Amino acid sequence: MAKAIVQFPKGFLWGTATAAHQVEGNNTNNNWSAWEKEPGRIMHGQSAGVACDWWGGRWKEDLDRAAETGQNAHRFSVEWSRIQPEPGKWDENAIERYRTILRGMHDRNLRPMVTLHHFTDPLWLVEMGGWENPETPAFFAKYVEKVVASLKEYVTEWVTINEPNVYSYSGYVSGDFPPGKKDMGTAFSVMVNLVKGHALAYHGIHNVQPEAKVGLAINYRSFYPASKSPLDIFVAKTQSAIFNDLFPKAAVDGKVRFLFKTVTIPEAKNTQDFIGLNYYTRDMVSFDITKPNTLFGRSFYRPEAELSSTGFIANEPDGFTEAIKWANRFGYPIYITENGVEDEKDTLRPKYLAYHIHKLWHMVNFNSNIKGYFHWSLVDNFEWERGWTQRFGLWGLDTETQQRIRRGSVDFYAEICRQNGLSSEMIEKYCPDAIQNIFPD
Ligand code: IFM
Repeated sequence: MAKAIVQFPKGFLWGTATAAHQVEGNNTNNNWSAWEKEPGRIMHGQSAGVACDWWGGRWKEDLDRAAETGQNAHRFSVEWSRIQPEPGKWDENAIERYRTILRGMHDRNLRPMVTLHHFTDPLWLVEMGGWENPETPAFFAKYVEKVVASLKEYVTEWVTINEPNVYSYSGYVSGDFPPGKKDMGTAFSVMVNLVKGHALAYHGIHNVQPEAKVGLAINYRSFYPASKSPLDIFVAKTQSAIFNDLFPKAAVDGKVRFLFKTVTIPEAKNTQDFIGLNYYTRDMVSFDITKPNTLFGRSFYRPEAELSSTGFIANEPDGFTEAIKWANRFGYPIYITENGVEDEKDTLRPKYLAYHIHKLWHMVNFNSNIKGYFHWSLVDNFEWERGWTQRFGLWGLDTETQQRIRRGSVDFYAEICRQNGLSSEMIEKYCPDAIQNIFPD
């Protein structure tokens, strides 16, 4: 077998991504902490609890692990309810804590990317109607300006809102996220307010820090028609237009398009400096008259697809190529802000990683302007309505003892990061059954 290596451009960022509520622990003042107390909301009645105890200081050991295994970047989020526990009140101690964490990243040569909103809202905001309230975009922009003014010394890349598409779908259509509503009309108002919030934040950040680079992180789902039937094709296209396109397109031309409605938000025009792309999987979609909430689409995974531990993710690397081609059409630099798989036993992850990194390399060489890749995630963390049932970490976590468990993928990803590439030797070592597909004879 000939030895081969595919190489990434010099300066490529290799990191992992985390989010405040999922790793910090002891967040008690946001919508998720309240939601977790409601019976039946989270699998097995679980809650974030102390999570990975980052607020208690364990960010240090986890970031040591990241740095010692060749990573040069980390994406994390700051928690609005800590920074602004009440309207008009700023917690300078919390801000100082984030400064310390950011200094810790720089000390470890990890370039930070900071997300300003990752699914959680302060309780005071929820009491005022959350993102249904037309005043919320302005509240968000105030918080963002405060954060950016306080942390800009350490950060250039900012993600305003993580997965606004998932936030609005899960909170207002499927009802799996707080506030658990199932109402398309409300979902649409929330989407409009999220676009406004992003736009105001974008301008606010650039006022405070002109050199900042600002984007959204979109969860791109590949909706693939299950057959050649025009109905399947139509439904897959419609789902993609709303789930994938709505937010980044609104940030290009200021128009929020939802089925037959269009709302114009002039200040949202040209409010992206990069595209943040979160990619996990591809759905087969077929028309189903009984499913109005998913725009008459029924989704399933290809029967022959390899599935993650709980069946949540299918290993579909071609969908990643599609996602990057889609992102590239916007003409901005791209960061892969999340990609990964839940796999407690680490049986699928090495293969998932190899295939996805290979597709990434392919797209870099087809002139996609991709700046970096953040694997989700560094260490197992709280998976929202799925609680602790899904394990996305390179490192496992024993939630009782806070012990970290080194999975085999740690070493695989470390080799990728250190070599800034993917080689046939690595694949032979970590997932030999992928070799013929990735480096055929
Ligand atoms: O854990 C989440 C993250 O918060 C947002 N993107 C998807 C991940 C995996 O479910």
